[in-house]
Amino acid sequence: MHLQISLLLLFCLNIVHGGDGYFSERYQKQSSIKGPHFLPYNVKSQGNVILSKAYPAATVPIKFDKILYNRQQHYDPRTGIFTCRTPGLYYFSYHVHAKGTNVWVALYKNGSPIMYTYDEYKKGYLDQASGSAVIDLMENDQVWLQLPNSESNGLYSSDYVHSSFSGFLFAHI
Ligand SMILES: [Ca+2]
Repeated sequence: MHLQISLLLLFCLNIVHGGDGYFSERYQKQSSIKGPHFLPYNVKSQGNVILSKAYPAATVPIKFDKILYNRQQHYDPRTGIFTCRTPGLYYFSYHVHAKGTNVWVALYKNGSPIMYTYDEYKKGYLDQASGSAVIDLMENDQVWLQLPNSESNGLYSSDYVHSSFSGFLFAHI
Protein backbone atom coordinates (compact mmCIF):
# COMPACT_ATOMS: atom_id res chain seq x y z
CA MET A 1 0.00 0.00 0.00
CA HIS A 2 1.29 3.36 -0.89
CA LEU A 3 0.88 5.40 2.19
CA GLN A 4 0.92 9.07 1.70
CA ILE A 5 1.82 11.17 4.61
CA SER A 6 1.53 14.76 5.26
CA LEU A 7 2.49 17.15 7.92
CA LEU A 8 -0.23 18.99 9.62
CA LEU A 9 0.21 21.85 11.91
CA LEU A 10 -2.86 22.01 13.94
CA PHE A 11 -2.42 25.24 15.72
CA CYS A 12 -5.16 26.11 18.09
CA LEU A 13 -5.00 28.95 20.51
CA ASN A 14 -7.90 28.70 22.85
CA ILE A 15 -8.70 31.65 25.05
CA VAL A 16 -10.30 31.31 28.42
CA HIS A 17 -12.62 34.01 29.52
CA GLY A 18 -16.10 34.56 30.77
CA GLY A 19 -18.70 31.98 31.58
CA ASP A 20 -20.88 32.24 28.53
CA GLY A 21 -20.80 30.40 25.25
CA TYR A 22 -21.67 27.00 23.92
CA PHE A 23 -18.60 25.20 25.19
CA SER A 24 -19.08 26.52 28.70
CA GLU A 25 -22.67 25.37 28.87
CA ARG A 26 -21.89 22.01 27.36
CA TYR A 27 -18.92 21.36 29.61
CA GLN A 28 -20.64 22.46 32.76
CA LYS A 29 -23.64 20.29 32.02
CA GLN A 30 -21.49 17.25 31.42
CA SER A 31 -19.06 17.77 34.26
CA SER A 32 -19.73 16.36 37.67
CA ILE A 33 -16.56 17.97 39.04
CA LYS A 34 -17.13 20.81 41.47
CA GLY A 35 -14.63 23.54 42.07
CA PRO A 36 -11.79 24.63 39.75
CA HIS A 37 -11.88 23.23 36.23
CA PHE A 38 -8.72 22.24 34.47
CA LEU A 39 -10.32 22.56 31.07
CA PRO A 40 -11.08 26.00 29.69
CA TYR A 41 -14.75 26.72 29.58
CA ASN A 42 -15.03 29.17 26.78
CA VAL A 43 -12.80 28.22 23.91
CA LYS A 44 -11.87 30.24 20.88
CA SER A 45 -9.67 28.42 18.42
CA GLN A 46 -6.79 30.40 17.08
CA GLY A 47 -5.60 28.55 14.03
CA ASN A 48 -4.80 25.33 12.25
CA VAL A 49 -2.20 24.99 9.53
CA ILE A 50 -0.67 22.15 7.54
CA LEU A 51 2.92 21.63 6.47
CA SER A 52 2.86 20.65 2.83
CA LYS A 53 6.39 19.26 2.36
CA ALA A 54 8.29 16.44 4.00
CA TYR A 55 11.75 16.80 5.54
CA PRO A 56 11.76 20.44 6.63
CA ALA A 57 15.12 22.14 7.03
CA ALA A 58 16.93 21.61 10.32
CA THR A 59 18.15 24.31 12.73
CA VAL A 60 15.41 26.75 11.72
CA PRO A 61 11.73 26.91 12.73
CA ILE A 62 9.56 24.40 10.89
CA LYS A 63 7.19 26.28 8.63
CA PHE A 64 3.79 24.64 8.87
CA ASP A 65 2.43 26.42 5.88
CA LYS A 66 -1.14 25.32 5.19
CA ILE A 67 -3.54 27.17 7.39
CA LEU A 68 -6.68 25.46 8.55
CA TYR A 69 -7.55 28.06 11.11
CA ASN A 70 -5.55 31.01 12.37
CA ARG A 71 -8.08 33.73 13.02
CA GLN A 72 -6.00 35.90 15.32
CA GLN A 73 -2.84 35.22 13.31
CA HIS A 74 -0.54 34.87 16.29
CA TYR A 75 1.06 32.05 14.35
CA ASP A 76 2.92 33.15 11.22
CA PRO A 77 3.05 30.44 8.52
CA ARG A 78 5.80 32.36 6.70
CA THR A 79 8.18 31.84 9.63
CA GLY A 80 6.64 28.95 11.58
CA ILE A 81 6.71 31.08 14.71
CA PHE A 82 3.96 31.68 17.23
CA THR A 83 4.22 35.08 18.90
CA CYS A 84 2.41 35.62 22.18
CA ARG A 85 0.00 38.55 22.20
CA THR A 86 -1.93 37.48 25.28
CA PRO A 87 0.24 36.70 28.35
CA GLY A 88 -0.72 33.55 30.18
CA LEU A 89 -0.23 29.86 30.71
CA TYR A 90 -0.11 27.94 27.47
CA TYR A 91 -0.22 24.28 26.57
CA PHE A 92 1.65 23.23 23.44
CA SER A 93 1.76 19.78 21.90
CA TYR A 94 3.10 18.22 18.74
CA HIS A 95 2.72 14.90 16.98
CA VAL A 96 5.01 14.05 14.08
CA HIS A 97 5.75 11.09 11.85
CA ALA A 98 9.14 9.68 10.95
CA LYS A 99 10.24 7.88 7.81
CA GLY A 100 13.66 7.04 6.41
CA THR A 101 15.71 8.08 9.41
CA ASN A 102 15.45 9.08 13.06
CA VAL A 103 13.64 12.17 14.21
CA TRP A 104 14.81 14.55 16.88
CA VAL A 105 12.50 17.46 17.32
CA ALA A 106 12.22 20.16 19.95
CA LEU A 107 9.84 22.81 21.12
CA TYR A 108 11.63 26.14 21.27
CA LYS A 109 10.88 29.21 23.35
CA ASN A 110 12.71 32.40 22.40
CA GLY A 111 15.54 30.52 20.74
CA SER A 112 16.10 27.84 23.35
CA PRO A 113 14.80 24.26 23.26
CA ILE A 114 12.56 23.51 26.21
CA MET A 115 11.23 20.07 25.28
CA TYR A 116 13.00 17.38 23.25
CA THR A 117 11.43 14.35 21.59
CA TYR A 118 13.33 11.59 19.83
CA ASP A 119 12.20 8.66 17.73
CA GLU A 120 14.53 5.94 16.54
CA TYR A 121 13.35 4.98 13.09
CA LYS A 122 12.94 1.31 12.28
CA LYS A 123 13.42 0.51 8.62
CA GLY A 124 10.22 -0.42 6.86
CA TYR A 125 8.00 1.17 9.44
CA LEU A 126 6.28 4.47 9.87
CA ASP A 127 7.18 5.88 13.26
CA GLN A 128 5.66 8.60 15.40
CA ALA A 129 6.86 10.97 18.05
CA SER A 130 5.08 13.46 20.24
CA GLY A 131 5.61 15.85 23.08
CA SER A 132 3.94 18.59 25.05
CA ALA A 133 4.70 21.33 27.54
CA VAL A 134 2.96 23.81 29.80
CA ILE A 135 4.74 27.14 29.70
CA ASP A 136 4.08 30.70 30.75
CA LEU A 137 4.41 33.31 28.06
CA MET A 138 4.70 37.05 28.22
CA GLU A 139 3.84 39.37 25.38
CA ASN A 140 6.19 38.92 22.39
CA ASP A 141 7.55 35.60 23.61
CA GLN A 142 7.94 33.25 20.65
CA VAL A 143 7.39 29.51 20.35
CA TRP A 144 8.05 27.13 17.49
CA LEU A 145 8.99 23.58 16.57
CA GLN A 146 12.46 22.82 15.19
CA LEU A 147 14.84 20.02 14.29
CA PRO A 148 17.92 20.74 16.44
CA ASN A 149 20.33 19.19 13.93
CA SER A 150 20.40 17.77 10.43
CA GLU A 151 21.33 14.23 11.45
CA SER A 152 17.91 13.18 12.76
CA ASN A 153 15.65 14.82 10.23
CA GLY A 154 13.26 12.07 9.17
CA LEU A 155 10.17 14.22 9.64
CA TYR A 156 7.90 12.99 6.88
CA SER A 157 4.99 14.48 4.99
CA SER A 158 2.38 13.67 2.40
CA ASP A 159 -1.37 13.78 2.03
CA TYR A 160 -3.14 11.36 4.35
CA VAL A 161 -1.16 11.10 7.57
CA HIS A 162 -0.78 14.35 9.39
CA SER A 163 1.72 15.58 11.90
CA SER A 164 0.40 18.31 14.13
CA PHE A 165 1.45 21.18 16.33
CA SER A 166 -1.05 22.80 18.62
CA GLY A 167 -1.22 25.20 21.47
CA PHE A 168 -3.76 26.99 23.56
CA LEU A 169 -3.96 29.53 26.29
CA PHE A 170 -5.68 28.06 29.29
CA ALA A 171 -5.17 30.69 31.97
CA HIS A 172 -4.32 34.37 32.13
CA ILE A 173 -1.52 35.49 34.42
CA1 LIG B 1 10.67 4.26 16.69
